[in-house]
Amino acid sequence: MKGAIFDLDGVIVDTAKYHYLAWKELADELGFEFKESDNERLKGVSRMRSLEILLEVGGITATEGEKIKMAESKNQRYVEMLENIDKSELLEGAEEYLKKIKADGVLIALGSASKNAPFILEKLQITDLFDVIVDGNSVSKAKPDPEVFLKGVEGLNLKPEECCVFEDSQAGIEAARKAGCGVIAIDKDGVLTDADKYVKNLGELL
Ligand code: B16
Ligand code: MG
Repeated sequence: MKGAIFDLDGVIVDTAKYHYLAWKELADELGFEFKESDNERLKGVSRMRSLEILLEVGGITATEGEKIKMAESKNQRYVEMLENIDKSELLEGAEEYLKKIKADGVLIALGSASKNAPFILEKLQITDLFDVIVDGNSVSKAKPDPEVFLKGVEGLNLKPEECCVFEDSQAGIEAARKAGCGVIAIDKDGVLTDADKYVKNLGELL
């Protein structure tokens, strides 16, 4: 492994719980119940696709303009919640593992669907550990499209087969496979398939 490409939500930090709270507030305003089990479908998915799934759950149709406003209002709430996060939100072993492989000379990239990724890395004080950041602002095609990981590989100036992707979503694993990278699944519930190795958290790799 010359390069390591990390997904953010579910691998380094559990932002899914804040996404859920912010989406739930929107569902409450729209007058339907959005359950935690429904939220599973939003993991690793882009913001607009998440909104479409949420509206599908509520049986609501909306115009493009309404959808943009809803997504903006959810993001505003989500960012307000993130204001208070710090290092204590890092998942088990994440920072230690990043530091260990960096010391071993492995190049590190972020490969996340989130447009808020740079802000989250700053809050967690781990921006400096990344050589390359590929996030929702720099990709046009969502996972399972391999674009996010191919850009990571390119940014690190390596070949796909020299890189390993760390992912917690099935769509992300599929994207990494299509990119030609190795894949380690962060699979705390034992539900993922098609990876080279499965761990509950990055700490298990130390
Ligand atoms: P934002 P990841 C993803 O992060 C989340 O898992 C997903 O739930 C979210 O909709 C997506 O980022 C977009 O996030 O609204 O902040 O741009 O797992 O790809 O790191
Ligand atoms: Mg994820």
